[in-house]
Amino acid sequence: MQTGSLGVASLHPLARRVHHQGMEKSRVELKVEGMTCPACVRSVRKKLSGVAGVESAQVDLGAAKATVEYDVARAEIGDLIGAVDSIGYHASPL
Ligand SMILES: [Cu+2]
Repeated sequence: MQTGSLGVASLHPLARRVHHQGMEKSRVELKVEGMTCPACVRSVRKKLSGVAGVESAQVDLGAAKATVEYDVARAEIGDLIGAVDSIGYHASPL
């Protein structure tokens, strides 16, 4: 790509497009309290996976931890915590 003769104004749309193609993905680890068995793990993982913008969710019973990859343009940590809390567990940022 030749950029030498292009001004900032003409580069901007391209920068935005790249940004929207995946640069906004983020990963967060949450402490999840209240899980006691593999069914709990499945419930939490399923709930997190169903939150709009979440790309993947992994839940570890032994570590009482969830690792979530999500699109920061579509979800925020509060959405993830709220989803977990809504089914009877308690999540908090690690
Ligand atoms: Cu359980």
